[in-house]
Amino acid sequence: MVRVGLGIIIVNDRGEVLIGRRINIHAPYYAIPGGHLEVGETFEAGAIREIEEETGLMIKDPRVIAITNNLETFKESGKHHISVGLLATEFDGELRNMEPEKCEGWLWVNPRELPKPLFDASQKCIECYLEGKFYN
Ligand code: 8DG
Ligand code: MG
Repeated sequence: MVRVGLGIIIVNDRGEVLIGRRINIHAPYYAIPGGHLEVGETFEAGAIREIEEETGLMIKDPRVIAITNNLETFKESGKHHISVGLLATEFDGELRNMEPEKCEGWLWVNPRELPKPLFDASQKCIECYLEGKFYN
C-alpha cells in the first residue's frame, strides 16, 4: 500500500527551519514535522493539524511546494509514502515537544547545514525548497 504523507517546512525570521530527531518509528532520522493525511482532509488542513499536534504552534496559510516519492525509505523499511511538502512562514504559539515519545525535541537549523541522518522525505522536500523545484 502507498500512503500519503505530509512534511511541513516552518521557516522563522532568521531563515531557519524546524527539525526534530525521531525516536521510535523512523529513528534515528531527523525529520521536519509531519505525518499522514487523514481521509477526507485537505493538504493544508492536515499540515495545520499535524503541526499543532506535534509542536503546539499554529501555522498560517501553509502552501504546497513539493511532491516527493520516498523510495529510499521504502528500500530500507518496506514503507512507501508519497509525501506532499508544505511551506509555512507565519505561525504563532509557543514551541513545545508535544510527542516526546516520537521526537527527541525541536531545533531551529539553517536549511543548508542540516543534521544527519535526514529522513528521505524531509531531505527531498527541503531540497525542493532550497532549489525552487517542485519535484526531485
Ligand atoms: P499515524 O499515527 O496515523 O500512523 O500517523 P502520524 O501520527 O501522522 O505519524 P507520525 O509519526 O507523526 O508521522 C510519521 C509519518 O508521516 C511517516 O511514517 C511518514 C509520514 N511522513 C511523510 N513525510 C514526512 C515528513 O517530512 N516528516 C514527517 N515527520 N513525517 C512524514 O510522508
Ligand atoms: Mg504526526
